[in-house]
Amino acid sequence: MKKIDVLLGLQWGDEGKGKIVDVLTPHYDIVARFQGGPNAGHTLEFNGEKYVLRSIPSGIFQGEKMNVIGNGVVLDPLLFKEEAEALAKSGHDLTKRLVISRKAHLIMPTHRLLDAANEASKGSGKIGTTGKGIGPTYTDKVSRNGLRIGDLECDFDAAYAETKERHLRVLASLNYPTDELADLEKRWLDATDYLRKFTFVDSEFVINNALTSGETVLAEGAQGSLLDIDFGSYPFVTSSNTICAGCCTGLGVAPRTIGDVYGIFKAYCTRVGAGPFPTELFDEIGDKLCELGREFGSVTGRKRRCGWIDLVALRYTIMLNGVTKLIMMKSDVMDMFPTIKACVAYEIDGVVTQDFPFRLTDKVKPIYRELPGWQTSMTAVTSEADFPKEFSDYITFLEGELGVPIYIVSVGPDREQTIIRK
Ligand code: 2SA
Ligand code: MG
Repeated sequence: MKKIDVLLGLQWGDEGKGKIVDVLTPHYDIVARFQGGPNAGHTLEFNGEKYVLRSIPSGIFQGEKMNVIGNGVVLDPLLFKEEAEALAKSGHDLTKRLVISRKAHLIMPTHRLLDAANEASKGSGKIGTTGKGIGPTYTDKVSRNGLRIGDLECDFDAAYAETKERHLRVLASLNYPTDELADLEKRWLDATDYLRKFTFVDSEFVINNALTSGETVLAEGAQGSLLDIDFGSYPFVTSSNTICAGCCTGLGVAPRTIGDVYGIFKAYCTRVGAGPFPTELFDEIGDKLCELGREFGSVTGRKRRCGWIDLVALRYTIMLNGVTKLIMMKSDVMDMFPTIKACVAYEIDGVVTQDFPFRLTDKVKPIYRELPGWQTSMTAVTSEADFPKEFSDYITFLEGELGVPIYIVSVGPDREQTIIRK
């Protein structure tokens, strides 16, 4: 029986997972999403074209690979339709290459309104969600009120109406306007017909049977480990388990079938939305990272907050995920920096610690190690032999701090700008 490899983000999302799944896909027969939904925005660039995927696995651009939307995902038929139609227009017909779990939960139009209503009710304490209805959909799943893809196959209308009525009562209690609902709902219901053209499966069997028959599977995480519902910077997190364990529940695979765990991180750090961020920069260096790294949300277009790499947080997420191979993205953004900083410990109330604390309050002060920059454009470098000494030293330093080898270094957005280290 083959093992399933997992690829996930080790920071607050936007590490560049889409690009790396695309690079790794040639080695796999199946690519599967196991959590999250259209809050994800996985960007891929090749042949001069740029694509942003939200719900569809990043394996769809490579030959006849099978792509699976697993049970742990929440799916909005309307956003799915828009995404799939755009891909079909650019020549990528998905109907034969994508299957969807019957057990995946449906994001309803009223979930989107509830997301907005919840945020409004929090005032200044709002999370800064992507507004896609993610939290309310997972809430319905856990409170045993949700609708699933499989419900589209029988008696859907009554179940939909009942769930919608319940949502409307909540929205009324929050005094939240529902004027936009009628139009949204019409388009959403049309989109459920489109969705029905796809094959619904019990994806736990698809994945396990594939592994048993010797096929290889890559699980594609969304968001990042610091947004995990259990271990992230709660409550400023998303509503799913973004860590490796989420792959087991989100696809129905046993823990012992997990093989390699690829942990992706940026050579610096970013975050979208509210919540603590100890190494955040409010100076011109932060602005430079944002500008050179083109740090804007691929779904919401929001400007991402930028800061230095946080090795305390990375050690924590490497532990949680059991990372076997690290993948470093976007070091090219710092190509011209004379010096680079890395947070190696926190000081909290005068005490130095390497542990990630229960709460990341303002009291958490990063302790930095300063390293010389390489001040060389890395974007055209194609082999490790051409790394400047300072860059090799930086990699050695990170590997020493993190205790896991860096397997891939990405030096630009294109597929080609990827260096696999032996
Ligand atoms: P939600 O919508 O309930 O999941 O939001 C909760 C928090 O999780 C954050 N979050 C993200 N952070 C970074 N990237 C994400 N995906 C998109 C992308 C984001 C975008 O890949 O570019 O376009 O802005 C993502 N999804 C959720 C969110 O900011 C909240 O802090
Ligand atoms: Mg992203």
